[in-house]
Amino acid sequence: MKNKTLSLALFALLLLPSASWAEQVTIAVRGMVCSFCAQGIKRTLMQNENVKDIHVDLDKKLVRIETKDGTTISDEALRQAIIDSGFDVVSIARDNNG
Ligand SMILES: [Cu+2]
Repeated sequence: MKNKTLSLALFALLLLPSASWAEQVTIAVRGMVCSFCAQGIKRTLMQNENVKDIHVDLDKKLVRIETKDGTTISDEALRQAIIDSGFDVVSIARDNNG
């Protein structure tokens, strides 16, 4: 039984590289004006386990997120995280690479 579980796990690992892609999500945020705003948003978003990296562009009021390989984050989850941080979402744009 254990062996079967193990080989299933190995099989799943072999499949992983083909499912290896990350997503770039750009969120336009209303009300984000300084680095404290940016920090608050970053802290909330980092709680999502699928977030790999966050870059905030304060001039353009954009939050760019890179998801971990093979994962995605729903618009709803992103919107909720921004709202929880005390800001509003203007738009969400996605860019799949790979
Ligand atoms: Cu601020």
